[in-house]
Amino acid sequence: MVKLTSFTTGALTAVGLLVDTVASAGGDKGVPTLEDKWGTDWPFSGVNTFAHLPTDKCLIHPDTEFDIALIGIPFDTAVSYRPGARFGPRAIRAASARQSSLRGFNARAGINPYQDWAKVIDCDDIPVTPVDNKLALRQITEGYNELLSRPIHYKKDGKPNLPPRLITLGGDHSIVLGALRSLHKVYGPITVIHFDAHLDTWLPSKYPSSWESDPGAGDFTHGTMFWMASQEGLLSNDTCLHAGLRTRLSGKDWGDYEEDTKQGFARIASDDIMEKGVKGIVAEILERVPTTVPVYISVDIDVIDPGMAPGTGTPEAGGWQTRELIQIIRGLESLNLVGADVVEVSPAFDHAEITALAGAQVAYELITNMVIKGTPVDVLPVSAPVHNDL
Ligand SMILES: [Mn+2]
Repeated sequence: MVKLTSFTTGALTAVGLLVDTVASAGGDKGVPTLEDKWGTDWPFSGVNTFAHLPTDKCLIHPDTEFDIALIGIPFDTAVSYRPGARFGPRAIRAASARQSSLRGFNARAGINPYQDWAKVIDCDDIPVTPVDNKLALRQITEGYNELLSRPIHYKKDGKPNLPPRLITLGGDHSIVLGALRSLHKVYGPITVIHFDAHLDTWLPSKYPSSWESDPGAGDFTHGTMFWMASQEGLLSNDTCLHAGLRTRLSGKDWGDYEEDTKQGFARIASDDIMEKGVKGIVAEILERVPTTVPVYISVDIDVIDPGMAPGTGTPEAGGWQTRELIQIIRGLESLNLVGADVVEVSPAFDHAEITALAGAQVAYELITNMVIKGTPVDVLPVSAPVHNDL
């Protein structure tokens, strides 16, 4: 049986029923209940879920309600350099062990996202094939569709039931395409705020193995998925942006940037932080992204300098500090965040969980942003719930 928290107190095994009933009755008389005695974990105890949150294999239990869920997508066969991000979700979960509802108050934000209006759970993983990327993309998309079609836990009389929000733990970056296909069906064009050292809007022809005789076969990679999303009309064409860029470009001109601009992205370079500072970066993002549009924040952990995030697939020297990234995310809490991810954590290249710890912290900050903005009933667009399309 799944670990219980304040959200679920009634799920009992047949054997446990009598004991729990007695203990609960005892609790009324001042005797500790089983929940009182055993209901909280030390950071190092318990089955490993994100932040010790309650977990369920949500994909096969349609009655499980939640407002915000972590969902792992352990997929890494679309990488162009180091593989290994399929182990990212379990590494991030392990590194989140010192987070919990008990000690979850975010002092930077002034709330505990695990003890607020939202029911936050860990929905386990979408099992994705490592041997057929076409099928994998379908599995990612259908898994995301399934979870997005679930009713939220938070209820308000007379208000429509809105879709829950998901924070994906990758996996390589290509998984975002499935999420965007799914989110687009609910919200229309999505504004992506993309934290990354790289553009990920690359034309497939810019990769070595692109063969003209087999068009489309190699298009889907962790560096082309935003190009694909753009081709499919999933992105807002005047509000998306990259932040933290320091990639080398193809050839000997600005062609990659020009292509990127065509796809609707603005660019903030990693180096910009030296002149503009964190506040300047935040201001630049908020100037471009209105608070009313549906926003997806995608965090490739390689946006952080390899000195602080070595465990990733395509490291680039000269990145932001973890502290700076956290502060920038904190500065975006006014935005209407409908989904997010932390991707490209590849634990085989990590040391002492540095990268996974950063990933877990970033996920916590993203959850905080979703909670602090308010209930979806209050903040999401009225046009949002079109579950039947999924
Ligand atoms: Mn990326």
